[in-house]
Amino acid sequence: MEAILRGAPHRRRNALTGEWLLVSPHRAARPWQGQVEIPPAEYRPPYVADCYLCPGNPRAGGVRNPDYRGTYVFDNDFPSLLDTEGASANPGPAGGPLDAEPVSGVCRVVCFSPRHDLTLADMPPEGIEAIIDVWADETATLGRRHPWVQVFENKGPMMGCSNPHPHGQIWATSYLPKEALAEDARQREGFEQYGRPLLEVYAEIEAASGDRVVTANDDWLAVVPWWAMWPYETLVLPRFRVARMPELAPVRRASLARLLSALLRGYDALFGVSFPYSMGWHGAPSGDAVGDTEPWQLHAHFYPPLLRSATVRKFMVGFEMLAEPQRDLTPEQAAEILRDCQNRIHGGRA
Ligand code: H2U
Ligand code: ZN
Repeated sequence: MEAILRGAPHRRRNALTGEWLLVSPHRAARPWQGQVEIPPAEYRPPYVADCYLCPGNPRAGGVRNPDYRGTYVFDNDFPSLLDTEGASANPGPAGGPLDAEPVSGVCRVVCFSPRHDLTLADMPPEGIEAIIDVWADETATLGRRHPWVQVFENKGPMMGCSNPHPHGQIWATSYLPKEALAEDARQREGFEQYGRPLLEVYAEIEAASGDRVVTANDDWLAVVPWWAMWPYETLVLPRFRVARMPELAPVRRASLARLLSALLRGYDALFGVSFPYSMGWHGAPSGDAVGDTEPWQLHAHFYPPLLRSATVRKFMVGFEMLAEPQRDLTPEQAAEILRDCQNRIHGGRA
């Protein structure tokens, strides 16, 4: 099996979702004729008069942002979900080929900093800690009325982010979305099987092997997961039990901020560019209807699209769309490359 994992086509199973992935390590040596140049970093001013996220500026719809100095959270002016009652008296799906169900929810926007020119990777860990506090507080508040609170960041135009001002979003929904449902089911199965959280078992395996570890400290681990779909995908895991972000003690928030800072600076070093990604947090669902939280471990996914350079991305097309995801570079190779970036910037420990 060892030799197959390194050099021959095989499939790996995503323990969190149950989905399979095709890995084709033998293809990594094929010739590449695409683009490779690195575009020069563009200058960005710290304040932009027509940015709708900069302090003091007007937003669409006429509200003016306060002159905020740290983080700033507001209700999305173009929310994808509406905070209607009614969906709580949800009649449920009707069944049949034209199935549908009513939903409700809340969409928030989180400005990470008043500075238009920064990214999380440019901020000191204390700045990231303040953002973790906001994520935790919003998760607690929105979780009182919603079973799922999705904290996420889309970074870079390649990911469809409309504004470089550092920001993320939070969507709270009246239902468990598909990823949440899959992770909930797999973690409950895992708890039955191991008598403890699946991701606790997994984090121990990764820490012991080290093959897929990108960076770590005493509290947290960043790995290219065994089942990574995207070339440089990572999973951030706690090395202690915690089901949801609001339950994180201040010291764990501080160590998480250090780990995220290291991970993101390493990402930026990989192709010499402010690294695009979608990232987000998954924690135990909230509310009465969702069962106990014991099987759950809080974790974050980073899904970066880049494959080979600042401009060459991985496309999820063809076989990926019609059959199942596929990758050439193995998760172990990707982890080694990302570890090298970590070593170059700070000697590896977060
Ligand atoms: P993204 O660039 O990550 O998509 O996020 C920007 C969000 O900000 C987007 O969801 C919202 C958009 O609806 N927005 C406002 O709430 N107010 C505005 O004035 C412009 C954009
Ligand atoms: Zn701005």
